[in-house]
Amino acid sequence: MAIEKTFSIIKPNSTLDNNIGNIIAHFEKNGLRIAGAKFAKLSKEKAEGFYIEHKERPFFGELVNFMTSGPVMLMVLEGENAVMKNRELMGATNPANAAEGTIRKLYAKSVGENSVHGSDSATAAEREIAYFFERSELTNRF
Ligand code: FUP
Repeated sequence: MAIEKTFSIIKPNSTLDNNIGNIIAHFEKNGLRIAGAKFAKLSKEKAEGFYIEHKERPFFGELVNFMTSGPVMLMVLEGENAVMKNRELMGATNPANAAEGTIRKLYAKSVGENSVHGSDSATAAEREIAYFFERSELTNRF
């Protein structure tokens, strides 16, 4: 398996609940390392651009409002098979369906306030990393 980079966001419900460290510990304990990180409050424009593929969905406005409601932790995670590993650690989009021990099962409030974002493919990871980070802001951890 190859070492990959993926993109992760610790969402506003998790920063509000002071779970940043718990979520990062979950990644670190499971073999992912932080290769880049920024703590930021997203503008409406930045959040809309990030979720552009959901623009026509009925929850788009609510999603953008939530993602701009408080600070977020933007991270590039690196590790073996990092894209799929991160998705496994996150759990299902709706915490009601998330497996025991996953981040969303542990920390999410609802399908909207679901604690973390993670790229769902290598192509998405590349786009999402480039949307928030300059190459010079990233390191290799392996
Ligand atoms: P995921 O890849 O698991 O983050 O899920 P999606 O790409 O399907 O959805 C992106 C975000 O849209 C979710 F994290 C939360 C929001 N969403 C809703 O608010 N309601 C829904 O029914 C589906 C998604």
